Amino acid sequence: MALLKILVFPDPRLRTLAEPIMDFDDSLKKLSEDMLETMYEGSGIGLAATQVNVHKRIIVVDISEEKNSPLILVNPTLKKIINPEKKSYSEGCLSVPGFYEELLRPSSVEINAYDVNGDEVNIVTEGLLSVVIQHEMDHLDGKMMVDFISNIKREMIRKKLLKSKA
Ligand code: GNR
Ligand code: NI
Repeated sequence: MALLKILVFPDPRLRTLAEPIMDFDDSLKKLSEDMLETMYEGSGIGLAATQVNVHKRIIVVDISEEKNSPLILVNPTLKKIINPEKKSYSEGCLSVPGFYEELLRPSSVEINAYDVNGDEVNIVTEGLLSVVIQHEMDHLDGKMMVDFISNIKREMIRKKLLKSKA
């Protein structure tokens, strides 16, 4: 296992469109394990490969209190909006450290994806899991939570994060 470096906004590499995964091989399993380790180390509940500068379509999520229920989704796609009613959640992002924003998203969605072995999975989600999966899928398309807030707030965050850069 290995800790990966997390890119921080406004790093332009966070805007890369991730490529579909074709090979369900050992390197994919290693990447998913390294991503989980990196997510847990950062006290995150989700992580997209984009955030660790790997531009492939894989996300990891664990919303459990005990941090013992990892979910690995490869090539995830939105299959259906089950409930389009928008719900507000205070979202954080490991690539926007220290900032939280209330965002609106469809409250329930069905996701199609593959596990690390290449077996197809379909998940109907609601609540926090639905929010986090939608947040992670945005990363794979180079989209971030700061894109949903006002220009003035985004600019303030951009300046603060550039200043705090080591
Ligand atoms: O750790 C995280 N918490 C979180 C809280 C509310 C909505 C989304 C998230 S995802 C975030 C980790 C992260 O940056 N994933 O990309
Ligand atoms: Ni994020």
